[in-house]
Amino acid sequence: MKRLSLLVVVAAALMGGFFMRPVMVQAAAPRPNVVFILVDDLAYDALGFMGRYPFLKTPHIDQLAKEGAWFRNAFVTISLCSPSRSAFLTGMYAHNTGVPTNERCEIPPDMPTFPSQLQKAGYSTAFIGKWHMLPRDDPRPGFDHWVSFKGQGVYFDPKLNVDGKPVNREGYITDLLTDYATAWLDKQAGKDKPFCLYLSHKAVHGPFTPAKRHAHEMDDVELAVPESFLDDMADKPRWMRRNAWGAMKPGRVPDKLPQKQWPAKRKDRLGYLGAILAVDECVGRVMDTLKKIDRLDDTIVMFTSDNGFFMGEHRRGDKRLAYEESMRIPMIVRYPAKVKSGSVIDAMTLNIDIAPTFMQLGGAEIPDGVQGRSLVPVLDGSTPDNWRQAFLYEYFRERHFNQTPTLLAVRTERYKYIIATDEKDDIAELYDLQKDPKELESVINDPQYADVLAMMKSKLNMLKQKTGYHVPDILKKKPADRAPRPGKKTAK
Ligand SMILES: [Ca+2]
Repeated sequence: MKRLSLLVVVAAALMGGFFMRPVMVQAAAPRPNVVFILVDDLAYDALGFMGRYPFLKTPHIDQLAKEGAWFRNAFVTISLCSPSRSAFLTGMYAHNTGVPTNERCEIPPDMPTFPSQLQKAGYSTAFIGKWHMLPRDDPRPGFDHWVSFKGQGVYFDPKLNVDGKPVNREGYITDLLTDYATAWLDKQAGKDKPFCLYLSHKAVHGPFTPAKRHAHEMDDVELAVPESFLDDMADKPRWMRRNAWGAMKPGRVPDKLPQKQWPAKRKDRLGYLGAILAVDECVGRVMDTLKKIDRLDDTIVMFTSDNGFFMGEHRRGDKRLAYEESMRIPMIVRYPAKVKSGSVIDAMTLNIDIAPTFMQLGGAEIPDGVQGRSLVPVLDGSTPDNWRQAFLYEYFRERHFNQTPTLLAVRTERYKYIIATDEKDDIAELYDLQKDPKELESVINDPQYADVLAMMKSKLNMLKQKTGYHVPDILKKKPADRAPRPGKKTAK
């Protein structure tokens, strides 16, 4: 494209001699290559530059933030692996993608995704890593190159599917996926076609396992106790206390929780932090490869996670809930053409914004159903007046994880309202995030917040309507009946 524009300009200049008037031809805006790096379950603050864990060194991710922008207010619309992946790919709420849960759902094969739209617009596309919609590893539409594995995959010696063929590999999954990613990037050297790489890690999801070379990096580390771990949850809904108390424990759920010893050296949490180290090395290797093939500055590199993660806050591991640790995600973008180095983007950003952003930058068509907004207007750090002031958060109760209720929440810059829609006799929650960023004290019964509560309820109704919120019918089916098993005939 660039070469073609140059030829036109040169030809026009030459012809200018004949026609006595130079013809100016506007060069088409260059289309960036896209490198999208998705980590699994990475908490927004589990990065070196965030400073929460002084012993956690992530020099390459820090460098990416230094050369690009950090999104201070990035969130998922649903904090769960498969549904959030479907939202990143399509730009739609999970209640519309066909993937409201992890359990045997997948986006329809003809549903447009940002890679499939970019492919149509002339990009070379590759998917490398965790797909995690249906326990299948075979190539999906929209990708010229495919490397994946079934479901959650494994940390060591994975069985992979490479362009439709089974391949057994020895080694650590993060390193192997990085090998495939950099090998594919190497092949893009000198090609005119723009490219889109979707690199989707298994790390740092459970079972939290660092690379062998990092296995002892966290041996001497002690984790500081998060404030909300000490919360007695007296003003939390009963279902929160029930979960913390032990969903299966017999007897009455207490009105407030007794104090509990903080496990400062909990092995799984240290393994989780250790697994981040190889992800950081991956970012370094990808950036080095882009530099080597001379495509670094015409590539938009985005680094993010499919959901946040509790590291003991509110006495939780995992995600799913509508508290900050779960719905917030890390997000960094590097693209010198539009993003100032070392900048911070304040605009409220969602996982559903990624697809329209890449579609717009790649000159691809943005399909009608897309619900996110292109981030192009906020990449320079400004927040346009008409940018979103609130968003809807959703979560649907799972059959195999049924202690967490179906949740709806609205978050504005200052407030959050959370309601568990299928816990009929329980209370909702309201937080003033400016005064209480750790969500320690719900003000839902405070008369001073009566107006705020009314405003948040009305925002919830408005956003439900605007996003077409509904509990998808697929959740009424048993997981086994939701999608055909490969190799089995589907009953009509
Ligand atoms: Ca996840």
